[in-house]
This record gives sequence, C-alpha cells and structure tokens, in this order.
Amino acid sequence: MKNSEIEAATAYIGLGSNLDNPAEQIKSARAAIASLTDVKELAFSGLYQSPPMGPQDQPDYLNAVMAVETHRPPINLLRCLQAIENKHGRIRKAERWGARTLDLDLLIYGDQQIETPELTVPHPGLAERSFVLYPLAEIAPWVSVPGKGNIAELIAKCPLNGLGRLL
Ligand code: A4P
Ligand code: MG
Repeated sequence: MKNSEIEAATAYIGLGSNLDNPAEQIKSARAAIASLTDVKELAFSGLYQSPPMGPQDQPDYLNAVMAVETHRPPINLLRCLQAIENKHGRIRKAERWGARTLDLDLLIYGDQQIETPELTVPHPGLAERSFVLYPLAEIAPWVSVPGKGNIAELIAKCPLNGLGRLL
C-alpha cells in the first residue's frame, strides 16, 4: 500500500535547537518537513526561548511546534524527522539532554497512543514541558493529548519555567 492511500492524520512536531544559529536551524527544518512527500504544513507557532532543561552549561533553546497533515505512518514520519536532524548536523552524544543543532520530536499523531522501543506517542515529556505546551496551544488550543487530557488543563498545571515568546 502506498503512503498516499493511507488515511490522513494530523500530527504535531516539536522543533528545538540551541546551537549554530537556532532560528535558522528551525526555519530550515520547517522547510524540509513541509517539502516531504505526503506531508503538508497546516500551522507553525511562533519561536519560544527557554533555559535548558537538563544540563545547565549549554545555551538557551529556541522551540516551535508545527502541525502537519500526513499520509505517512508514524514510524515512517519519525524516520524522516531523524534524517532531517542528521542533515542539520545533529550529533548524538552520550550526555542526556545535551546541546543540539536540531531536535525533532513527534509529539502527537492523530488520536494514537504508541509504545514501541523506537517510538512513544504522545511524546513522553510533552505534558510537563512549557516549551512544548505553549507553542502547541498557540496553534491548536482545542487539541486533546491522547491519554493526558486537553491542552488548557495541561498548561494550567505547567509553570512557564522562564519561557518567553520571541516577537
Ligand atoms: N523516540 C521515542 N519516541 C519519540 C518521539 N515521539 N519523537 C526515540 C522523537 N523520538 C522518539 O531521541 C532518542 C530516541 O527517542 C530516538 O532514538 C527515538 O527513536 P534522540 O532525539 O536521539 O535523543 P534526545 O532528543 O536527546 O532524547 P530525548 O530524551 O527524547 O530528549 P528530548 O525529550 O527530545 O529533550 N530544553 C529546552 N529548553 N528545550 C528543548 O527543546 N530538549 C531537550 C531534549 C533537552 N532540553 C531542552 C530541550
Ligand atoms: Mg528528541
């Protein structure tokens, strides 16, 4: 079966960067995602700056969230996102939550809940991360996170933790 024959789903992708001109990394990743076959951009949030979650000896992050309509199955979409990370000079180091040129996380895929060694959807950290919840709410204030509740409830429980929207 071709991807184009698979029913379309709305997916949300988290973009993050804190190295090598983060705003450019995010802009270029957005273009790369939007130009994937069987993926169409629906919305893109503003850019949000926040102090690093994890080791503090690294620059602040820029984050954004993108909504897409896609005919690609979730695992296939994840592999496309990983290929885009690699093209953006992503180096995976042993240190957990270390600095990176580009991080692309599959946050939500339709109403699916997936738990495999390679892919967990919704993304496990989503509900506790202001740098994901606020940009997500900006573009999809109605969204419900499968298994976790609606975005307004999640935001009410999540402090900003230094997050600010640029422009
Ligand atoms: N994986 C499983 N589920 C998913 C999913 N839904 N989306 C697996 C993406 N990947 C998923 O990811 C590790 C493995 O997770 C992959 O092999 C994939 O199969 P990775 O990108 O190689 O490593 P990582 O990103 O360092 O790991 P992790 O634990 O996913 O980190 P996070 O959650 O991405 O957090 N601080 C601020 N302010 N802003 C940030 O954006 N980001 C991080 C990284 C740390 N601190 C941050 C930020
Ligand atoms: Mg990641």
